[in-house]
Amino acid sequence: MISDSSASKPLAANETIKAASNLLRGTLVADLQDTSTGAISDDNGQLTKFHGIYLQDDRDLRNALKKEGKEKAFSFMLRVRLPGGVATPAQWLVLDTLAGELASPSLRLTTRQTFQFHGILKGHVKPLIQSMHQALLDSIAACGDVNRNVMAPPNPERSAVLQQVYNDARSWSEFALPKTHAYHEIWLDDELVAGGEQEPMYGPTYLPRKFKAGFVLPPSNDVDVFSQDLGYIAIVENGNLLGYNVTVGGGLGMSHGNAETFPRLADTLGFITPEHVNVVGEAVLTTQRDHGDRTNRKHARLKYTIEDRGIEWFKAQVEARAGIKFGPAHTAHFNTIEDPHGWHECADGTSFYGLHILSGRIKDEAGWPMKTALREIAEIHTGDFRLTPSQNVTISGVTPAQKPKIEAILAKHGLHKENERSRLRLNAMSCVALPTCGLALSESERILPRLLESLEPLFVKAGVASDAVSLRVTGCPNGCARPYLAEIGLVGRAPNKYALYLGAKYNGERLNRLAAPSVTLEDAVKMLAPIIQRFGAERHPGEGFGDFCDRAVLPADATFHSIGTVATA
Ligand code: SRM
Ligand code: SF4
Repeated sequence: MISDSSASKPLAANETIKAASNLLRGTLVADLQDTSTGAISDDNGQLTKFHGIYLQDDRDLRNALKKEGKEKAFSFMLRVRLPGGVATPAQWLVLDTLAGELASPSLRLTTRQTFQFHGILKGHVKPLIQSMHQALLDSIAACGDVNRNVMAPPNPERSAVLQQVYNDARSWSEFALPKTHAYHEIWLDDELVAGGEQEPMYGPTYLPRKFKAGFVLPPSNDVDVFSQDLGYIAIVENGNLLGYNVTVGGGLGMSHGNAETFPRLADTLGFITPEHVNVVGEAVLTTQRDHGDRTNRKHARLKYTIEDRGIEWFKAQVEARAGIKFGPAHTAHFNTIEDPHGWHECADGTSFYGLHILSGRIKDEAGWPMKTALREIAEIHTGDFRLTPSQNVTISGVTPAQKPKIEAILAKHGLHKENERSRLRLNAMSCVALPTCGLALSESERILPRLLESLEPLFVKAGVASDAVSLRVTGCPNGCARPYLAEIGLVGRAPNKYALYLGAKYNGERLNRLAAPSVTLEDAVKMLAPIIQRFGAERHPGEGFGDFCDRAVLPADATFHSIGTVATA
């Protein structure tokens, strides 16, 4: 069913592609066999997203290839499905090897706790997926108009409550998987299922848009729960999980110059007990399936459905579909988004080590052999790896006997010093952007080191270097590093032009506001210098940088608003 307000408008093109795709098959098998091009058709390109795969091209090479009259340097990005970001050492080793043999060769940890490969040539996608399958990994529903990789607290303290929350997240992830057999047929050569298949929860056209869910355990808001379409805030009393406050309608993406698009924090529906996680999730998802705007993909996320129809209407829909009544939400306090770094002891006698990885990029470079070090650790590790929503990793479940061995590997490669960097750096995030992201308007990951080198001395000079401050950069307003929840957010709008946002709450409970619509990175640093200095001198006891900017720097009428039209890169 289409939302009433949009019933008279034509459907978005993707709706027709999905409807005609025979449950996400399209003509992909034939397209993959065409060796005359490194690309696939536009329609099939929309369908591969549901299988976790994107067609991209190397944008650094675009102009030169165009001049030479050659095809773009096409390759594919693949995103692994990894609920809660947990991977075994054996899986790590497989991914590491595949990156070297069939992809870029770096691995990228994402802001939703999973791995991405870049630079996979067309003929390599299938062998890569088949090898991942041997390691019990897949990329089903990692992208596309479906429930994406489900986030869960990565903190590996191994408490019973954390395990329960992780289990609930995993259960929702499995429950919300598409039922089509297309992925297995196309990539794993399983037998063709001729008809008879159904998508009982999604229907043949899946959701109007992507859908993201996250579970969080206060006081850490590491998963940025208020940015999720569907959030579960664990409520714990005397060490027991009572249930969850359910949140809906968060989302960050917007478009420059289009005031009808905006980041939005989620609303709270109320409290449920754990056995209702899936039934409530299904009710939220099917309400969005039936009422989300399928005519306009820029207005199709759940946040707009709720914004247009109101949270009370939405709650009534969910209660009716789930056959439950929400209880009053419990109080939940968040105080941080930061990953635990370094060694920590767990109640079960094991330890974990939180390792900072700038922008989640796992590669080997002079003085920074991250890929080799982590491979060596995976070769001896008997616990697991947990990817964090801040693009870091924790080496978890380390036995006392193994701890010195892992310490020695980190020390041998100089990576034990990685966690001693400024807290600005430890909290910084950037999206991938250039050269692989087709939507990037400016650099992000590649300029983060330079930006940090400019900002870090300012915090030292102001005497606040030990403060945890969140800095997030993206190459466009889609918001993949959640920049609108950063105390300092830089959002690309053209080559070396960024919108500067300030004043989010460090714990992810308040969006930031526009401080400057279009500045170069150099000008952004110049603008920030006196603000950071004032922060050191004038802040209230315990006041964070975001709160200070919100109170003392931003004009009272500085609202979160979209900014003027910009040139594309
Ligand atoms: Fe994202 C599109 C990368 C998390 C909002 N995102 C993309 C694409 C696939 C570009 C494209 O459509 O062609 C990027 C691929 C770049 C590349 O070369 O790898 C991309 N997004 C990423 C990742 C890898 C960023 C990172 O550096 O880690 C993150 C992968 C997460 C994952 O594992 O699933 C990533 N993207 C996010 C987040 C953060 C989150 O989910 O917590 C957001 C904001 C939250 C939200 O969804 O509202 C986000 N990505 C978008 C949007 C805007 C959606 C919207 O509602 O407007 C797009 C564009 C779109 O969907 O049309 C997008
Ligand atoms: Fe690409 Fe924009 Fe996402 Fe960065 S924020 S990865 S530039 S879509």
